[in-house]
Amino acid sequence: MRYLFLSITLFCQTVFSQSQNLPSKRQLDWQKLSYYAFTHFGPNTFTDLEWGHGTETEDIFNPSAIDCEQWVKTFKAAGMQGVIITAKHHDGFCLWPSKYSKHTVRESKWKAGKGDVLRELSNACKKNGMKFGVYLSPWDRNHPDYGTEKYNQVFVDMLTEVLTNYGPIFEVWFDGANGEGPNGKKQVYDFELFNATVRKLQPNAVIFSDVGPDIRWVGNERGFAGETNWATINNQSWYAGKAGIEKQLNEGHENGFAYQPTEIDVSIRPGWFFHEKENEKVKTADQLMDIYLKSVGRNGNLLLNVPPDMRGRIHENDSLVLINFKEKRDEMFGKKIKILAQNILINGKKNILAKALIDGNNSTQFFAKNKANTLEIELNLLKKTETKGIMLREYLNNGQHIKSFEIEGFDGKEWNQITKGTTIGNRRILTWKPLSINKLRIKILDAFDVPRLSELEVY
Ligand code: FUL
Repeated sequence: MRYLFLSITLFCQTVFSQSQNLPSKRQLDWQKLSYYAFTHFGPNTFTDLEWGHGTETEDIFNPSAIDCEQWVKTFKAAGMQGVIITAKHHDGFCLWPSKYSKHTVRESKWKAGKGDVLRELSNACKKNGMKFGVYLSPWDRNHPDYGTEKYNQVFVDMLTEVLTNYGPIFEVWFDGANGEGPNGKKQVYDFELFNATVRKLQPNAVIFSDVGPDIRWVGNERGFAGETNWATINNQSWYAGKAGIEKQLNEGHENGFAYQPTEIDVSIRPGWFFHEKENEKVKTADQLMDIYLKSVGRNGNLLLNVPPDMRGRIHENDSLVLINFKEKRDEMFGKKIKILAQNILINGKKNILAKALIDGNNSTQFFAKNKANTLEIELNLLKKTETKGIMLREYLNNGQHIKSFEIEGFDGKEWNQITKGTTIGNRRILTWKPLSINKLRIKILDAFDVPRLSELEVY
């Protein structure tokens, strides 16, 4: 019996360590998403600061016409799939009436202390079929226990409230910033305990931090992932807040130790919080399109910050840009070129299994039986057709494998290279100036294991 137990344990350990660099079910589910909102809201919205001091009076938080449903409807109309709110930023102010703090909505004038932003926003999300996620900063410039061993438990208690009272949470976003608290001390964060709390209370939620465990920071706040971007990374000895690892976070490592795809967080405005003076500095739809191609189009999910204003509404300027950006995406990706399975050649031959590439389902895969690390897919467009881009998706259940590929077009006379790339991952989108061609060829030139694709789309 003891031996049986021992071998089961050993077996589990082996399977666990082998599967570190393969995606979990929760990561695969998260990779079905692509684009959702970040929303920074709190005392800073009213004090015009980015980092509140934690000493601001609670009354400062007083949105005059809060309407979380307006946020959610705006985000939904913009094609976003959910929203993550700053439940608690560095100033320690809780957007819900936490029992473990005296710096919360309850102490404010807003709704005579009876308000709860998390309640209003989570309800609006439920009503509109949008996902709801929370950002929590362990750094707390207000809490008297910050900087003592006790604080880690305070943070867990707060987390517990947030994760148990507002229904399903799709993502928990831990900010790695670690500064001083009111007593001038820094805190040693117990991330193991924080993560275990999330796993226990919301087992389907992905956990974000600089170093995962489920999804990682992309190493910058300007909105781009590396042109080469591996979901896998060798980060065994790293910790949240570590300096000097930005480039590696941006690109990952081929066949790295842990599977931790990137999430690209960037703000639609210069700051994370609303500032009146930035109303004319909202990014343009063209800038957002560029960000989209460099985030969603480079094996990441885009977390676009759109901060509510002092009324507690999404400002008109931001809404307008979000809708223009949606129209631009529809124009680019809305008109897929129809490809029939019978017009696909794999390594020069017809292959009935190739239909998995165009069935609109990224849970089905195509890989060549020859187990080679190269692959050629030729699409016959039947007549001269104007093309302007492509999306390729790897089948990731077996891991991310592809290292280099190129796209060629046949203009009726000869084949020419249109574009090329390195990694693919969840989604690789490449665009080009409109080009009329009869055939298009995708050449996987190198992969460290069998290349497997789940989907392709030509625009
Ligand atoms: C950073 C914070 O310091 C910023 O205020 C912002 O919340 C950004 C998303 O994360 O670490």
